[in-house]
This record gives sequence, structure tokens and C-alpha cells, in this order.
Amino acid sequence: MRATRCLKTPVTRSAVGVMLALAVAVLAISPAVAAASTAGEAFGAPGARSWWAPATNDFVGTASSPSSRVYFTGSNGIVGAVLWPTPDTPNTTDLQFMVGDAARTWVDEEKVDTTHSVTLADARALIWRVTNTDRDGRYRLEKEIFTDPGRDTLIQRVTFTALSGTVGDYLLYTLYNPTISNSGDNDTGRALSAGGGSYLEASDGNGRTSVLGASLAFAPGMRSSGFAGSSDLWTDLRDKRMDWTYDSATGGNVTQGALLDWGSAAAEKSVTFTLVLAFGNSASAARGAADGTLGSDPGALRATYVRQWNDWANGLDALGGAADQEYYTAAMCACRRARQPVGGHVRRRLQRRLSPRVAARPLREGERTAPGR
Ligand SMILES: [Ca+2]
Ligand SMILES: [Ca+2]
Ligand SMILES: [Ca+2]
Repeated sequence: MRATRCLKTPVTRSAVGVMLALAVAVLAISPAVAAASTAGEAFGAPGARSWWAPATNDFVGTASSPSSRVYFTGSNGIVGAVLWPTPDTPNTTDLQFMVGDAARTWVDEEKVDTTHSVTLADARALIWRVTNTDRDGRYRLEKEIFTDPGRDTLIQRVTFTALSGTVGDYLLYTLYNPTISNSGDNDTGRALSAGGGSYLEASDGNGRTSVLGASLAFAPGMRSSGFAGSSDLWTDLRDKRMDWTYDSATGGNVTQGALLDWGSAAAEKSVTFTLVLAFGNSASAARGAADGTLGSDPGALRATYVRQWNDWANGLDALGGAADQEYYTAAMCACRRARQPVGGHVRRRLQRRLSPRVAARPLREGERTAPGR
């Protein structure tokens, strides 16, 4: 039999070489193990089924000003559902970082491989400070999370600190899972370059669009749109290397990612930058919001956001001095607008998105909850 004869045939050095060459050729045409950069449309459409963000959260926030219609939630140290233009319309599953070493020997997932600390950054404003520390003690991510008080943009003011070495010893990737317009199985992602800026754009067929951008540049060519579970960055980084740099992923469960460029800060111990996620009813509207936020002083945006909440919270009945932090936090979560109490359904939804440590009351029978991941 042919197979038996083959097995009995002595394996020469030249034969080993041929087999290795064949193996390399097979690997080279397999997208799952591609070693070179790629372009064009991602493979693996439509990707794995989309899931919602966890329904139980450690933080929730929105601007007091009616000029911003972005609502955010988070758990496990990362942003989960970001809701826009109303608090019952999720547009994301999550937005987090992946961290690796420059030698590409390890890669961490922020929500899994760090310990989390979550506190209000101001006692009378829904601005959250999340500190994620590497379980192995190599780096720390500190994030202040709030929204642009005048635009439909989520802001994360991020400080990455090298606890060992300098930031140039690390690779930091942003990893984003859109679920645009309350549906995650029909999105389209693409790379966008405009006005000297580099972005990742995700849209639904109805025109609603998110634009992800940062004050720190995306490394040239190192951004990608892919399909969850097949051509996404999370899967790509299983081998510690970002090899897939697809320009688009059309019609499926899209995820997007990019490598951030330290630039001249590589020799520093710590770098602070702004990561924005903007929304609009068209790509141009979303990019306009992203550009507007990135073009503004983040300190000034933060100050306005905090001041507007402070003004509202300081007008609350202090209950004769009995009002504690939980009272103020719950009150802020229950009201999305200064001087404009929200309807009961909105209040219940926001309350449900808080953890039991902060939440106001249990669900009533029959009330709908978002499914977990
Ligand atoms: Ca969608
Ligand atoms: Ca890879
Ligand atoms: Ca998705």
C-alpha cells in the first residue's frame, strides 16, 4: 500500500526540507496564521454571534448637559455598553486594551489580566477613575471616564505607566467591539484617514456610526477591522503579534483594534493620552464629534463636565445632613439632565446597570434585563 511504503521510506534531510517548505507554503496561505500584514476585506464574515455587555456594572455615567447624549457603563475595569442617542440603545459590547511586551513574548487582556479599582473621581459628578494594575506587576492603566459635555463623545483620559522599564518596552492596543444601533450582527467596520487623523469607523445600515480615535496616533498601518472570533485583533494576538491589518469588515459582528504609537514618549515611564468614541447619524457627523473632542483641551472638557454635575448635585435636598455618598451617586444616576428628572423607565434602566453596591432596588418580575455575555 502506498501509505505503508511511504512510512517505511527513510526520511532524508532533503525530504525534511521539502516537507518544511510545504508546511511553510500551507501556513503562508492560511489566514489564521498569516505572518505578513494584510489589507482589503477581512476574512471570516459574519463572525461569531454578537453578545451584549454584562447587565451588572460597577460604574455608569452620562453628562448632566443635554448637549451630550452618550451614556456609558462598565465592569471588570473596562467600558461595557455605551448607549446613544438614548439610554436604551447600546452601541458597544466593550472597549478595552490589550497590552504586550515589545519583544512579543506575552499579551494581556485588560479586563482579565489586571486587578481593578473603581472610584468616583469627584464625589458630585459621574466621572469615574478606574485603575487597572497588571497582576504580574509590569504596568498600570489609569483611566478617567466621562463624556464630552457638548458632543456625543465618550472620553477616556488614559495614563499608561511602565512599572518596569519604560513605555517603549510595551505594546498597547485598543480593542473595540461595536454593536451599533442595538444590533451587533450587521455592522460594517473600516479604517478611516482624514484631515491627518487616523480612525476606526463602525456603522449600521441605518447610518448610525461610531468613530474611535486617540490623541496618541495609531501606529502607521497598525489598525484593523475584523470579524469576531475569526479575523479580530483578540484572535490575531494569540500568537503575540498583530499581523492582520484589514481595511474593512462588511456586514457582520465587527470588532476593531489598533496599536498605539508612543512616538517621542517611548523613553518615558508614563504617558497620558485621550481615547474617544464618538457617535453620529452619519460617518461625517461621528467624525465631526471625534475631531471636535480631540481638538479640545481635555482638561477643560473635564472641568465643564464636573462643574455641570456639581451645580446640579449641590441643588439637591441634603436631607438635613443625612444625605450620604450613596444618595448622591444614586441621584445622579437617576437623572440624566440637570433640572430635568428622567422618566421612570430610564431611571430603572440606569439603576439596573449599577452594581448592587450602588443600585437602588431589585428588578420587579417581568422587567427585561439585558442578557449577559
Ligand atoms: Ca448594528
Ligand atoms: Ca497574529
Ligand atoms: Ca461587534
